[in-house]
Amino acid sequence: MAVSDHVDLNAFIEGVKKRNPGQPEFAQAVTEVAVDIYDFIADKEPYHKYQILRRIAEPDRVISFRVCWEDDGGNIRVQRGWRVQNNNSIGPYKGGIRFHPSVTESVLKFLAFEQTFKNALTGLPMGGGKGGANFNPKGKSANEVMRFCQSFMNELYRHIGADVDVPAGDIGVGGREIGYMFGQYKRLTNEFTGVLTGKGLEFGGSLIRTEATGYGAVYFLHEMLKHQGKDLVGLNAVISGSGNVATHAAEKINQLGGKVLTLSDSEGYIYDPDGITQDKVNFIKELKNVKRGRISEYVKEFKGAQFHGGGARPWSVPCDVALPCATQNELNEEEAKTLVKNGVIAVSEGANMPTTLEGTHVFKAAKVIFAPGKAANAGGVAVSGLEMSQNSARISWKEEELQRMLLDIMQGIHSRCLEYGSTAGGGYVDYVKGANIAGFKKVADAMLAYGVV
Ligand code: NDP
Ligand code: 2IT
Repeated sequence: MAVSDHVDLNAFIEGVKKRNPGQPEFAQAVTEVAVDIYDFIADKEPYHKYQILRRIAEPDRVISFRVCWEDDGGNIRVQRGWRVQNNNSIGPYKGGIRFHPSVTESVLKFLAFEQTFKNALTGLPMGGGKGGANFNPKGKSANEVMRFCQSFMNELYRHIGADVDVPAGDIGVGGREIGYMFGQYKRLTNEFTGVLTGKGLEFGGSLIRTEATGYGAVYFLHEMLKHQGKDLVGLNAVISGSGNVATHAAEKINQLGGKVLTLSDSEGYIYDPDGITQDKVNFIKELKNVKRGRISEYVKEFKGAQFHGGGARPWSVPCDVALPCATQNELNEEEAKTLVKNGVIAVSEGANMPTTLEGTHVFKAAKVIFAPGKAANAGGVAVSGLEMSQNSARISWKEEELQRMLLDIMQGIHSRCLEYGSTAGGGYVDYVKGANIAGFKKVADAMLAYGVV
């Protein structure tokens, strides 16, 4: 086929939208990747001939199932659960589980698609998957959460396995939920294997898995700044979210000499002009993980801080670096313009696809250093990969070794992004393009080796 006969980019994107009606998040994620890949494969016939991008953008399978559970009032509740197994060309499917009322098939397909590239970027042998349910853990008792997790696993267990598909946590799924799900898997199968990651340290979990995503996002930010001859000392950071990723990003910013001004949840954000220092981060971890409280409670404890409610987001607070660490599409075009106007120099996405397509264009046009989630937040799944290795070998590595491996992996991802995202003459680095192409190439070359399957 002559290059001119290839389906053009617009037709490809229109095709994705047509085949996936009502799935805007999935179409958004595929569009963002396709723009860069089309450029890269323009003169590479095998990728066209074997329809590689078209195949990566069609999940291997989407499993959906009913999840029934009984609430504390004795009422029967019905939720929908999914596992999207996007691509296992370079390793078992791997990716988190999200419990949030906004979960749909579109959201999980976008996440599984992104995960495929992210996992390839880590350099570890992991394919891409994602799962979840439209269950709202907020306000539920621990027993209700346990019953939900058990019921969810009653179906999921038949689709996963240490060499098949290895889920982990994501929004609404932390150590507690992984414990309940692992316990139910073990009960159903009578097997103790590394079928989930993010487990407790007593039953096969890895040191620093909890911290890894937030730490990794800051390591990546630091690498980008270093590449420009800068560091984090004395820089002001605005962070959204107050969960696993946000609190550990805040912790690492503090450790590297920066100052954290904000954190948020879906109700609003806190602004602390004195900085959200380590003792304050510890307070928030306890508030969120043990007391299951809200970020607004911070200002009762720390009087110098303000709470901005009504679902307000923190992007109007002037800063040097911004880390969106809550959820998808939480930073739009207008907010990106505000950040640029206020002098932001770098953005590192702790969350998955938190910046809208239009927002990323604003950052790129203003030459703001911008790390996409699939590169910046890969530290979490990378340490999950290390947890899988430890489980297979039935050993536990020491914290210093794991810290070193995490830093090494984040630096490796940075180098891979530079390889494909640098512009001639050493100017602005397009990390989005770099991550997309480096991630794609590894998966694509494995797929070529397999022929048409
Ligand atoms: P958590 O459940 O620990 O925290 C989520 C945080 O984001 C909470 O503060 C939550 O506020 C806020 N949030 C969630 N949904 C919304 C929403 N629709 N609008 C506003 N705020 C919202 O999740 P994580 O920290 O684990 O995940 C955060 C992001 O990082 C997600 O995009 C996830 O996919 C990504 N990620 C997570 C990894 C991990 O290892 N955990 C790895 C890589 C990426 P509230 O409590 O009000 O809902
Ligand atoms: O988005 C992600 O990378 C995660 N939620 C972590 C996945 C994992 O398998 O550790």
